[in-house]
Amino acid sequence: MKLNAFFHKDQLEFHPKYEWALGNRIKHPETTKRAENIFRSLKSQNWINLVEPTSIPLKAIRDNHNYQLVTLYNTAMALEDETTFYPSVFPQRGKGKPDPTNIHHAGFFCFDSGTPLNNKTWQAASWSAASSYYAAKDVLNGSKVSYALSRPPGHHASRDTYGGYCYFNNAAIAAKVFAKKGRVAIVDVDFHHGNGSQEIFYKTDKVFVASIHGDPREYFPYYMGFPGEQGTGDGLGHNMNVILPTGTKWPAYKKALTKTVLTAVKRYEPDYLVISAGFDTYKHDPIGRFQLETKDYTLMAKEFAKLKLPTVICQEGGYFTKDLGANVIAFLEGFRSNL
Ligand code: OKP
Ligand code: ZN
Repeated sequence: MKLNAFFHKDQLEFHPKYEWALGNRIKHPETTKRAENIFRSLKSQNWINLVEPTSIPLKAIRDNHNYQLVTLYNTAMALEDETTFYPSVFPQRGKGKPDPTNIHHAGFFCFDSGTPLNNKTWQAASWSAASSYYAAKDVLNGSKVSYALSRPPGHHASRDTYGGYCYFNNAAIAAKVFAKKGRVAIVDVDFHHGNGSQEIFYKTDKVFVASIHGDPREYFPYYMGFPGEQGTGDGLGHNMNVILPTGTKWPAYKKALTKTVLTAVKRYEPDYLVISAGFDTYKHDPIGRFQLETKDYTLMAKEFAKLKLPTVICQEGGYFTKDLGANVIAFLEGFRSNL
């Protein structure tokens, strides 16, 4: 069985330059090298079929994001080449009137200082969204599992905000495609809490969202991802956050994944699964602080495959570029060989 992997070359057109880390200007971790490394690894496997998506219908973006956010990225398209916009003013919610046609208002829509805008952001982010949209379509067309090389990543982006290197919520876009046909679970195994995915589905029982991550009191996004956040209204009981300690290795991770998260997923009885697959849980990751190894991703994927659900595997973080492709392949191989 071939596994389709979705990726568009224009996802490589966007180059974030730097971000601030405790007062130091550092090279931006979310580089095109990440996607290139994964792409090369995918290409080396004869059981993987690389597919270039066609463009995403605007409606599929708008199902998840408001028009102001879309407008802001379009405003950024008018920036000069080589000009990158980092918001320096972050108005508090409810103060002032946002104008997304004014790039200086970007801070209304942004929640951190490490997620730049330039004239290529729209292009890369919408092709990244297209990759995950068509991966979901591919699953509806009969593939048991499909992979989206969605870069830039998405799980921190909410309906009306960007941040954490994320512009459009690729996993949410795939989940919304599935939600038209049945019940959906999103499981986020990136090192960071998927605050955007949580927010988008917080009030609904149509999508169950679970995330396993480092302690938000210590790690990005800092203000969300606590176990008490369980959903609201119809969504109450349909959101789950699991915090694991710094240095967590596979045995403890596996326990949290299977005993807590996947048990809850089974209880929810979903028809479809979206995995927000971040590999910044890797032992060498420069940002994440867990201790997973390449072979652990095969074991992790095997646990997901046991659910026997039509699945989209959506790329999120992972910043140790050299081993990123190998980790992705380990995961995909673990999923495929346990179908
Ligand atoms: C995005 B994803 C480290 C600063 C970290 C933001 C991290 C965003 C992670 N010097 N800044 O979830 O992988
Ligand atoms: Zn992450």
